[in-house]
Amino acid sequence: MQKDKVDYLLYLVTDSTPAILGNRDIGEVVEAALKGGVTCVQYRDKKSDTAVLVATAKRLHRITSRYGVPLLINDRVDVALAVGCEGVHIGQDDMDISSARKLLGPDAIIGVTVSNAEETQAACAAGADYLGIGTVFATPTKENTKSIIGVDGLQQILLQLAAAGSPVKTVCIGGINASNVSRVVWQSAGNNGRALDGVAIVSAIMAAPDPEAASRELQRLVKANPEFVNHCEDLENRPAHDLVDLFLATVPQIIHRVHNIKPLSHNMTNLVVQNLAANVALNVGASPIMANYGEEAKDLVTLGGALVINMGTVTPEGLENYLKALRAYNDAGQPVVFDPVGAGATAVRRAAVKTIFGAGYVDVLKGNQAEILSCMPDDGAEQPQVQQRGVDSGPAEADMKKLGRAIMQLANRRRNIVVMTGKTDLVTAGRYVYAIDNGHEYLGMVTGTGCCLGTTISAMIAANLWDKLQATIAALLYYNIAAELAAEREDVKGPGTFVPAFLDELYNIRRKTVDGDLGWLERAR
Ligand code: 3NM
Ligand code: MG
Repeated sequence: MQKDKVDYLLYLVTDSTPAILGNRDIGEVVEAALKGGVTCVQYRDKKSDTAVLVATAKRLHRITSRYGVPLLINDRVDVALAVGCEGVHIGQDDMDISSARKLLGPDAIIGVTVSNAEETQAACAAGADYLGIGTVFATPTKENTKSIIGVDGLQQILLQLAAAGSPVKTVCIGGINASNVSRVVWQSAGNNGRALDGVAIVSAIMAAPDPEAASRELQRLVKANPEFVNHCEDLENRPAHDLVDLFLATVPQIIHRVHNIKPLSHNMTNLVVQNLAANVALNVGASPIMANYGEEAKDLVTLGGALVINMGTVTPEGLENYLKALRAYNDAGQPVVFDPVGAGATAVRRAAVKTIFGAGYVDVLKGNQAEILSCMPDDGAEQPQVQQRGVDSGPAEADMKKLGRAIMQLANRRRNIVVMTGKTDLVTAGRYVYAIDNGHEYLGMVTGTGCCLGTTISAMIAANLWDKLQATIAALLYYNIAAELAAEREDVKGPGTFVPAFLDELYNIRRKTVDGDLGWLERAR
């Protein structure tokens, strides 16, 4: 078997422990998995005596050979030599790569576990054929994992390999299963990174009641785009000089559509803004539900709306609820807006951000400067620094170019839309940055107006799934112009009287738009 022809797409790692294999025969489980489409097998047995290892590996090698699939032995170079199989997989605490290479020769496949930049660099330099990158997610299958790197960590290593132009193959490992495999593969590639060659899986196949069916499904999912990826119209594919006009033309259309279909805006938001968010949703024409219990999401998602996760009053229980709802919306391909309120303020909130990004896909990330900058992947790159105190905006970084670059990088990494609010709001889907100067200072002088922008975006994207950027820009213009119109009213004397007038103007703009009166949009700049 030529090692450069090896297909790493669905890489099975065996496990002989009763918790996973049960009382089944390892050869039968592996053969079922091969029938289902496993393309590479690693025999991993940390407990058995050498005689058992050699005998089992010989049996497995006869089986994998019939399917034209390579067999690799975990850790034990001697067993691989005794069996004459295709290679080994070695961890950071096992024999070094050069020694293994000397013993096995140039044609053997040698894979190495890596979890950070140094290990990756060293493994490539020593001539590894492929890397097992992990641990992606915490997994009961391997308890002594050194570090959980998440999709962010995985992506960092892929970016490193792309930058180095390395030919090494890659799989990821740790907690990969049918519910996350498509997302992990899609998200880790980023917009301009490099894609994984495959995924390594233990329990989702070895412990499955039907390993053949499980493998077949995983084989399908590893090649599929996740449900939330909508490849439909994309205004940014048009010539850049027409973009502003094109975006402006869609604003009334989207407001009109929200008015007609009344999309559900499912808010898991903080206690401070629940009432105002529900009122904003109603007046932009959406149907609000303030449902913080994650269990409800699986029913609500069938109504075709969007989810807002606003972690303004995060608690451990609340976080669990967010994750449940996030999963439900991702699985259904319905959009999620994430508002990382106060993300830069405490360690708990920074950890919550990491957990949420690890657990699912967020279509739109919306926050103020400090919040968004706290969501940057932590990869040592220099970022504009803003220390946050409360949940208000904190000191402003005035360098718009720098901020624009930061959010573009973030959007490209997460493959989503990023909105950074401020005196000028910045929006990007990774290609261009749009700056919106509309708005009024009263928006920053009452609580909840930032949170309610998330609600407005959710309504707009639920009504415009095929171009979420269009919808996000429409929401920003609508919202900020309503604030201007409210602030200029004679009955508005300050922030207190501003709030009800703002609700009025959200309503008025919608009514006017539906009636074909688009004068208000001339304020867009
Ligand atoms: N190696 P499951 S994680 C064997 O991070 C192994 O190097 C890991 O099991 C690493 O697919 C792991 O059941 C176990 O989560 C993966
Ligand atoms: Mg090992």
